[in-house]
Amino acid sequence: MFSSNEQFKQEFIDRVERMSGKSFADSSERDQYQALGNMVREFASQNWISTNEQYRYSGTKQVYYLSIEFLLGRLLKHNLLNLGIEKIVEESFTELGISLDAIEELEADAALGNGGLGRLAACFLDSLASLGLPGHGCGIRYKHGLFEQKIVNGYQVELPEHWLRNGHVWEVRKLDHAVEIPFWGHIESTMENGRLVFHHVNAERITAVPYDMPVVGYKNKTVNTLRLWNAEPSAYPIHKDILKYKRETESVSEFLYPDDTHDEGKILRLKQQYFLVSASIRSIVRSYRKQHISLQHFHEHVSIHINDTHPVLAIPELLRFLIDEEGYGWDEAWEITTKTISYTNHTTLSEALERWPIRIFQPLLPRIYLIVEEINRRFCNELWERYPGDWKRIENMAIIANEEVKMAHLALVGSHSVNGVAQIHTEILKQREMPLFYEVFPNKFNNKTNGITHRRWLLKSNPQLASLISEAISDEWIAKPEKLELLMEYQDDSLFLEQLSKVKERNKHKLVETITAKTGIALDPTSIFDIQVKRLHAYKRQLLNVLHIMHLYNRIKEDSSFSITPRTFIFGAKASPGYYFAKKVIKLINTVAKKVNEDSEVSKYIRVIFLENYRVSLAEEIFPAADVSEQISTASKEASGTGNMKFMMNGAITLGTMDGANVEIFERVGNENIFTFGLSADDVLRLQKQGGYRAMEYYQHDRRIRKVLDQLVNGFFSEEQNEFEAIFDSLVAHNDQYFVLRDFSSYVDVQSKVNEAYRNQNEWWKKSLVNIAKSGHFSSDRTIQQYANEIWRIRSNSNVL
Ligand code: CJB
Repeated sequence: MFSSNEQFKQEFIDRVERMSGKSFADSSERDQYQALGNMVREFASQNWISTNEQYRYSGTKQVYYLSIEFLLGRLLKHNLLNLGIEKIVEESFTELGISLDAIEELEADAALGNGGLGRLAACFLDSLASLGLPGHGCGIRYKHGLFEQKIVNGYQVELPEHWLRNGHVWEVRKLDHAVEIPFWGHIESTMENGRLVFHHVNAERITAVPYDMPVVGYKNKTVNTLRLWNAEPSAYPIHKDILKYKRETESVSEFLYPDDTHDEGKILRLKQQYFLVSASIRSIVRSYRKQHISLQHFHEHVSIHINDTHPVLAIPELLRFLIDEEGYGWDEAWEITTKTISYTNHTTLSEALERWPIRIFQPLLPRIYLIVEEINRRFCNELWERYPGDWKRIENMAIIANEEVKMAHLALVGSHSVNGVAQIHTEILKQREMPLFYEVFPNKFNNKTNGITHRRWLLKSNPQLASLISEAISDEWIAKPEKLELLMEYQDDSLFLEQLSKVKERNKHKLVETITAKTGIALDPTSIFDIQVKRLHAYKRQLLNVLHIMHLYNRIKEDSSFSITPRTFIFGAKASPGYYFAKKVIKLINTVAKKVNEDSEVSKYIRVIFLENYRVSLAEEIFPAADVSEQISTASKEASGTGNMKFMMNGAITLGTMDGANVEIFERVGNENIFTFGLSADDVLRLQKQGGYRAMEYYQHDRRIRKVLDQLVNGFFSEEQNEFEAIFDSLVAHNDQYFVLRDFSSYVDVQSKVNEAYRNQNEWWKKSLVNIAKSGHFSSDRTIQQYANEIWRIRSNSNVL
């Protein structure tokens, strides 16, 4: 059906008519989207079946990537590209007078994730399939993905998201693979044939129904699977109040990360976690059983990766399965489990390290709790043997302590590999955050610097740059992104640099059109596009960026001879609904934006835009249009960052602290091609140990700081007098935990260096080129190949062409 334009068009028209029951002339764009999606999924199905068969018959080892988040975005164009049929579809649509771009707009983003962690999982799926590696995702099919953000009078308002409202063309419901997951109830034990057998009595069961999505590799015939579990009532409920049971059951897969500040929310979150791992392990074993009888060699054929601690219950669940359902003894079950499971840590922020109160954990998951207790008992015994009498150490390392279950400790003890996501992050884990565990398990710790899929973030989202690159160095870089380095030869080719600048200009024009259509604000595409897009968090320091903009405003107002290259500051960020400070920063950005944009004197030089509802599909328009990439987290706080890599690959220059993967970007591009500033991670950690620094002194002694901070609270903005008091207090009264004032001066200096550097256009585009050339290392293909070789020990599917 995709072998010629004519054949495609005929099949497409027939399909639209069959599916919609309308003549093609009367069909809507949505009818056309549905028909195209169906055709593409069907087309991928042939390779989906053969990939699965090949995995099964070859007995090849497979990895399952368990993640509570998969931030996929849209799949239509991505699938067309990976299947190698985008040209036929595009041309045929042009002949039919249909715009593929308009059709793509009808696809809702699958936003089953919050930010970096979820998007990383999506990039990994693409790389696994594109490298022909046998690896699948397991997640939850949330009915509502990440909320939709509206900005009303400068404030963030959250609306529920409805990605499934019109169905999702890529998924296939597999009711015959549904499994039942038990919660609540209690455990009884009996002796059977000299063995203690555990029975889960009076459990409330939830049915987990899988929805499978094909994960299409780039032109290699590999199609892996993303299995998302939907929570549904069991066919055999024990409840009397059936409606209540139905509501409670369905709520398990209703929302991504429900509020966890209350006990009810907490229970739901823990339920989601167990629901995901228990359903996934049952289905993994089922598929393993199609090839093997005994589970003794399970770990030689299966690897299970847990993305952060959210799926860490995979450890006790696999143990439970082996012991209770398969009759293995503890030692053997423990060996199989730890050899199967590996874990990635994504943060050192203490508020993100999961701990569950026993009072919640034990009643909800009674058997799993007993197993965690036993893991803890054995681990503490081992520690006692190694460090006799060192109670303090044992208490600090225990999995259960202070009435809580510490999920990170469970992950460290029950897996064979623990990795950080950038070199500096892994070092901080080893030396500062988990040194006691590093001492006991030095060989488990390793680094896997994050990556992004260059197919979505360059080939798909920046087609003009992709073509320019391919014309220069051939399209080999698509299969081997490290080949981008060949671009280094063009550093002194002024014609090439000129073409590069033209591509950027066109991408900026496109973004301006989108922004102007949405906001009515006109922007200057020749200004420097300085962009910070990411979740809103105090440690990411959007506040530093906005304080600098206020300072620029003051400079322009104070000094009529002050002039800078015009700059457009663009922000995009969602704040967690309950995160008061983050929401205040959004309000501040919008307030500053209004003040700046409405001032005819200031807006000659600077403009500020807050883009509503930042998400994957919008990100695809933003990265190609960026000149400056703001990566300004407090050093030591950002585990890696992946937006930094997307900007770099699209030719933006990083302005950043020596934090996360910025450090590795710096190492690759060299000092001349990146703008760094601020405290180092060592400085921050040392100062923190000393109890911080005196933020008040910076307020008192730096006139620039005093002026902008006073403007937050002196009615300078015609907002409520106390609107920004909390921000003022976070900096001065609460001693600025994130070192915003400490880094302010250094940030102002580096920003003026950016300004200078942009004046020399030839040099600027050279920097841009070097960034693109060196970005191949940050392809998730490199990352995934390292996971495959060093952690999972899986090999490529021999089917790869
Ligand atoms: N990260 O997005 C999240 N959510 C978390 O709960 C913890 C960490 C981010 O993960 C990314 C992928 O590894 C990192 O690049 C980023 O630094 C980290 O904050």
